[in-house]
Parts: sequence; C-alpha cells; structure tokens
Amino acid sequence: MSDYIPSPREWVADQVALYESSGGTEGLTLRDTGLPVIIVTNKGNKTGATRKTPLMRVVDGKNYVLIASMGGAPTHPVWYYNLKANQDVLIQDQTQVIAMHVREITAHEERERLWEIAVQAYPPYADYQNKTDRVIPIFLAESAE
Ligand code: F42
Repeated sequence: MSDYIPSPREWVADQVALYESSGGTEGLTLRDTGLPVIIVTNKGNKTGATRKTPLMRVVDGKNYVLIASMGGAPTHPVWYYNLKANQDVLIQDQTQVIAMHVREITAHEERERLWEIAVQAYPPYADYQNKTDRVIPIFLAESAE
C-alpha cells in the first residue's frame, strides 16, 4: 500500500517486511520463541496512513484475540487508539488475509475467558499484566463479512 508507514521500531518493521514479502511463509514467529504471530493492518487515527502491527496469534474459533500488552509498558500501545478510532482491519495469518472488525472487550466474563485463552497461547502476557498498573486491553477481531 502506497500510504504505508512502517513502525519506527526496526525489528518490528523487519518482521512485517519479511512476513509480507514471503507471502506469509517466513517471519512467522516471535523471535526464537517458535510462537506464531499475525500481522494487523489498520489506519492511523491522526495521519490516516496504513499501519502494520505484528501481534501474537491468539485464536478463539474463527476470531482473533488482540492483546495490547506492549511488554507490560505503563501506557497503551498507539495501535490501541488507532483501533478504537477505526475498527476495520486486515489480519494476515500466514498465507491468509482476512477483513475483520474489532471490538474492545470490557464485559468481565468475556474478558476473563479471552484473557485465559491469550495466556495459554503466550504465557508472558500474565507477567506483563503483573508488571503494569493499567488493565491490558483486549480486542476481539471478528469476520467483517
Ligand atoms: N505488541 C503487543 O502489544 N502485543 C503483542 O501481542 C505483540 C506481539 C508481537 C509479536 C511480534 C512482534 O514483532 C511485535 C509484537 N508486538 C506486540 C509489538 C507490536 O508490534 C508493537 O510494536 C507494539 O505494541 C507498540 O505499538 P505502537 O503502536 O505503540 O508502536 C509504536 C512504536 C509506533 O509505531 N509508533 C508510531 C510512531 O511513529 O511513533 C505511531 C504510529 C501511529 O499509529 N500513529 C498514528 C497515526 O495517525 O498514524 C497517530 C498516533 C497518535 O498519536 O494517536
């Protein structure tokens, strides 16, 4: 996409470039953890530019669970605000690219259920939540069709 602005974090931008240029056959895991990653494409809420964010692959049936953990940092990642402003995303999961719609999950029971699934998929999320005072946001991405 011509209006794509890569992440200023080099390792993140590099992962997106490898994942996409290989057609979803390389760069599929977080570093050497062996744990799978998806790429979320969305619009920036101020620039309107295309943004691409690798996240851990957490699935709930056909839906994806997006965890705004940013390693337990004290503030939400910027992509959190982008998704609050515009809920339409593309999710690349290996070779598949799917148009999806996200919603933030705040209802207690639904949150608990999805958080459990997320921690099973990527156990460090639990450490990240312990590290920070903020409640780590959760989005559920559902098919836009
Ligand atoms: N981050 C997570 O939070 N959760 C994960 O599960 C996760 C997994 C993961 C796996 C692989 C990998 O390579 C990275 C992974 N990350 C994960 C890190 C993730 O990809 C992001 O890099 C991280 O969450 C930080 O997101 P961020 O949106 O805060 O990124 C910053 C560094 C960034 O890109 N900032 C831009 C900048 O230029 O400073 C802002 C870009 C932007 O969106 N601007 C908006 C616009 O309109 O264009 C406006 C911004 C505003 O002010 O509102």
